[in-house]
Amino acid sequence: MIKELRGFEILDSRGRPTVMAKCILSDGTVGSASVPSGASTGKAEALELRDGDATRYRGLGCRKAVANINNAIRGALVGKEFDTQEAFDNALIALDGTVDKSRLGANAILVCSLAYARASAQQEGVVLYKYFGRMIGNDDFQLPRPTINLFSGGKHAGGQIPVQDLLLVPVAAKTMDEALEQVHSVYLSASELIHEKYGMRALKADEGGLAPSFRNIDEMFEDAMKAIERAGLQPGKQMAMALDVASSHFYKEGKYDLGTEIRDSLGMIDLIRSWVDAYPILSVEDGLAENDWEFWPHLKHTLQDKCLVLGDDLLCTQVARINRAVEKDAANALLLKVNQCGSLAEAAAALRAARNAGWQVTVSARSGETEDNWLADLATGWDGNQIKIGSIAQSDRLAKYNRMLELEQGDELKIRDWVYPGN
Ligand code: 2PG
Ligand code: MG
Repeated sequence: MIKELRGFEILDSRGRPTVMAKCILSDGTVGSASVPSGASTGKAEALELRDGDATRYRGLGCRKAVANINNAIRGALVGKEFDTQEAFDNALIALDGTVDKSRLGANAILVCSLAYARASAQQEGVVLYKYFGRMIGNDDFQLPRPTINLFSGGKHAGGQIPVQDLLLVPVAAKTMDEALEQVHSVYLSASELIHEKYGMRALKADEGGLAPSFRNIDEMFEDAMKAIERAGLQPGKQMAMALDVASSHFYKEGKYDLGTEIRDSLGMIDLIRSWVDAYPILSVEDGLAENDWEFWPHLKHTLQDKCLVLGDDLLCTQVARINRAVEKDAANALLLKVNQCGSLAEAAAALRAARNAGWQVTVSARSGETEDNWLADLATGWDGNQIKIGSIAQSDRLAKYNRMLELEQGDELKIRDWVYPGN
């Protein structure tokens, strides 16, 4: 039974307010959690409730969301007993009653969902990843393979280039420990290279990625290749790449504005294919914009022999959008972010929809994170093929990597292999 539920306003990795919640069960078990926040948000995401008071944190305060936890949610749930995580989440969803969670706020709802999950797992004496695994009927646990941010642009780095993230994929590493060590080595090589080439210190973007002033996108790829080689690794064989093009955020009036040129959808697909042919890219996220549905099937067919065609803004971790993409044959992988839909139960349904279609799943953090590490347990419990946390920098990112190192060494979990298309 729920004895107490409390919300707090805390700050995320960008120094912006976010929400923390504490859930206390009748036997005194306590679970707490905090929620992240995106910058390059999809239009279909559930609503993150912000105060809108321009005199405080430029309108980004979360006091309204906190008040909703302490009043409406607390009032409705304290004293109630729930048999499952889904039953708890469904009570919150019903209490909110809107399609986009705009009454109580997706941040207020999700943080309660997570705090309840922690408290319940604790009460049952189950490790959090196993508790999450049970939600989807999984009891065979492996660590997802990390895709780790090296270079950033777009909304995460002041837009010096339009592409948002170039990530490293340590494809050959046999352990999480080895994967992180290899990526760290490339990250240091890239920092040195940037210093020599651009005469700049290693300034970091929102997720800890390096953000030099590349003159164009090709330069970013070339620098990544050099950094991999300089670290003594073979591009493609040992260290591959993934991209988050995040193209919704430079899509204007039906065209892709790359700064140096403007392309239509087919032109954008050609450009991405040329990158995939020239560099060892294994996954392309949001290659087209979230509402460019017509051309996504063409994007998928153009890339699928070589890489994952991953939908982030396109799908927003929502069953209806995933089903639409399956029907249109528009993607072959889901980027799963629980705060895009606003509850664990709905995210689990999105995961099922993607798995039923035979898709791979990358479980992802947001660009604004906290030191909370539940994402590592979620990605492991939900059998994510990959996890995307950000760079190998900043404690908001390392809290999750460290949790995976703990699971590798403590629970002896193995890292998942990269599954190439056609495997
Ligand atoms: C993304 C995420 C994480 P944001 O686009 O995939 O990198 O960014 O949280 O800003 O939406
Ligand atoms: Mg994205």
